[in-house]
Amino acid sequence: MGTAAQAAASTPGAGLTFPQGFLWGSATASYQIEGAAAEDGRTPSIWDTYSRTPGKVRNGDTGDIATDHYHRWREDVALMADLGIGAYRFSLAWPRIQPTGRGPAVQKGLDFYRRLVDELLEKGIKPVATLYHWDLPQELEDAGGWPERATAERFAEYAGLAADALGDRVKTWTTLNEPWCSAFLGYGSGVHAPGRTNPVDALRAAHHLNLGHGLAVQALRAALPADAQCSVTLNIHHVRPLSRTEDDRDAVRRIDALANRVFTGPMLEGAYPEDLLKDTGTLTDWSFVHDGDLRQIHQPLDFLGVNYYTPTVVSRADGSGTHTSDGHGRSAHTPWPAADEVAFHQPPGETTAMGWAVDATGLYELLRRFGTEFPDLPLIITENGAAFDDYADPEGNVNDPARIDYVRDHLAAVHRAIEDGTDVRGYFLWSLLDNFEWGYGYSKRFGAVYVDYPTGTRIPKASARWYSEVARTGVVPGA
Ligand code: IFM
Repeated sequence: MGTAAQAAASTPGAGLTFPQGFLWGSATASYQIEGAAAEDGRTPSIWDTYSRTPGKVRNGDTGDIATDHYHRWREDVALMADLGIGAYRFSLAWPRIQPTGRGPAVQKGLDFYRRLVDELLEKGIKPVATLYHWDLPQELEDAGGWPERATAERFAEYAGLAADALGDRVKTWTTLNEPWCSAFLGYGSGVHAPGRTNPVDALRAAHHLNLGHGLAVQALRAALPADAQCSVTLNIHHVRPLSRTEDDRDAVRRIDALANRVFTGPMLEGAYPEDLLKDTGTLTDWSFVHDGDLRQIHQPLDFLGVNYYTPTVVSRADGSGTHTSDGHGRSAHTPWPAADEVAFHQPPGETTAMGWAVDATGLYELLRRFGTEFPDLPLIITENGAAFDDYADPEGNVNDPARIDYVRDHLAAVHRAIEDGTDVRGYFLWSLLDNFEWGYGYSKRFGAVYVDYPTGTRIPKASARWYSEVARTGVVPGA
């Protein structure tokens, strides 16, 4: 991997040239694509339970079959190879490897990932494994889930099993994907599994996810060769004030603490932010943070994974009926503990099929912020992309010019951040395939490759062909 200081050339009219060695990838997650929910020893995760609960997921969709990747993995790797994609970020299904969340690993579960990784390596595609993309074994939720400390300990054991089995093949590891969603959507607003709605549980979950991360990094390092890379992926919220007033700037501070610094504080700096502890002090005294926890959590990382889709605009709520949706689904419960006086606003302009504002400057500003605050920590965009209402035309083609525009603009923002001195080492397009979009089921299509769900047929969209050219040349045309 190069450094951010390496030239990222921009010659007018010639497109944007990224540094040599920049990683061009695509990403997926186990529950969203695998299917085979009850095969080879896999037992239910919290998402199986949640999606089978009436009213939780649009159209009653579940991940039972999903894109059937568990059976079509070879075809999917071939697709990536045809597209010239250099790296593949996927997640391991904990309930496939260690079904009850305890005890020895299931051979067939490990074999699935071994075969997948071998095929990737054979095709020259770098495997990037995420340990946890939200599919907690249901038995661990029944024992209390992430609000309980024991779940962090179980997670570290699972990390060790995974590293022992795959560490000879996989050199790049991520502990958690978007722990904010696991904690605050899973235990706060309840729009994600397990669907609990208790603000203190959400804060407890955040701490135990942090602890699980720190313990898992140590378990990975103990099992992996010295050149392996360990990281975490955060969905950093780029929070902007609605106005320049002090009240609105304070709303930004409050949401930044609950969205971002609740994780970056302990993981990257070894402490929870004082203002977070104060803001939430009416709910909890944080006595679930034990002596020594912060030392366990604060582990050196090789890079930080950043997921970015859209900015977040906030103000101080003035009771005048301001729009309060924050783009993560409707719930009577807030995902933001102790932040009732903050209102969320839909930014103006174009949106994706998720209703999320299209704004690449948010990505640029976020990269600059993290590059400045943590100059020694390389960044990788582990997810970026957009859902649109794609369809196959009578000739069987899927034309998605809006996705090409979205990705081009966001890559231009990444390029500008690199030119300005930020150490960004790679970009993973979310997602390789259309897939199960959590509470939205199959109604939202994020893929570069269209999936015809009734038949499982894959059709690379126009954006896949466009991205293929970018990945092969390292040049973003027309930006
Ligand atoms: O599909 C999700 C993914 O699982 C996590 N990051 C955001 C994506 C789009 O909502």
